[in-house]
Amino acid sequence: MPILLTGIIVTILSLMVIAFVFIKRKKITCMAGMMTAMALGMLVGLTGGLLVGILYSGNLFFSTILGAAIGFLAGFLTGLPISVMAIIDGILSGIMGGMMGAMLGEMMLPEYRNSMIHIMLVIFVGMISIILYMLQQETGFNRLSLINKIFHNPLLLAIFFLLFFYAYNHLYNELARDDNVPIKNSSMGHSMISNNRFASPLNSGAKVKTVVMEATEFAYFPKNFKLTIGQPVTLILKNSGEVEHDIEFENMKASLLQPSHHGNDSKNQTVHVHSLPGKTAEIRFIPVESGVFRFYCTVPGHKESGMVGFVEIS
Ligand SMILES: [Cu+2]
Repeated sequence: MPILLTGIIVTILSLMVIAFVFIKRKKITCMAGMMTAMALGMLVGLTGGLLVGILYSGNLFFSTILGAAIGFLAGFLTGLPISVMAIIDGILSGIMGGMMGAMLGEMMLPEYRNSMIHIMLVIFVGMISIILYMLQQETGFNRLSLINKIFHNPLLLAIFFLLFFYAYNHLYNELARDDNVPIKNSSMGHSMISNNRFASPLNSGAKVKTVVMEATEFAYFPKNFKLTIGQPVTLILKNSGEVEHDIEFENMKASLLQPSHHGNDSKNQTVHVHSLPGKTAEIRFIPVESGVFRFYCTVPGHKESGMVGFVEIS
């Protein structure tokens, strides 16, 4: 959801700058136009690239091309009313920003993605404001202009930024709440399932998802996977290595679908399964909480050697 919201904000602000440049093109010098095209190309490229890098995570080729294309378009459109030099400036920095953004999005661990998007948005909004101010100065100082008024008064500027991020957070939470509606429904369905927790999960109505996790020295395959709240999961740990391995999910709440040693009914049990070399072992559970959780091998030294991955539950 933050991807869509950030995408919309970035698009609106960029169109504002492009429209401004187009309307005042006769008053903007080549230098200022080049600066604007370069800055907008780079900013849109970086932010857009980051978003598509996260959205198409796992396909760096596609996200790089798409990110570079977004930056290219922004740089081109901004430079177009000014000069060929401004176009070149905008296009080159747009492509560079897009490529870097896509790589950043691809490499960012899932747990830091939202924070990274927020940081990028703060940079984007701040820089766009400065560019608009610079253009306003360039095209003749106008005492009545709202932008000038805001920038000549630090208090107004602070209020403007606070209002913007307050509105952003509000929208963000609103969208996140909409996302939670189906989650609530499925956890209601889930409590019916867990009353019957020793019966076959196939009888409970929800389709069982089977995940085969291969463990070797020292890696898991797949390294990342997705689960759905309320949907029963059979996790099969296939140890293809020479030594024993296990898998444990950090801080993930789940309801186990088999009699646990402790015999408790809690939905807050740790999902842990262990497998000897060349053997497979399985565990069945129902995820009850959304989020991104880390899993790792608890055998000493294995986590540090790379036996770590992430599961995304939605
Ligand atoms: Cu291990």
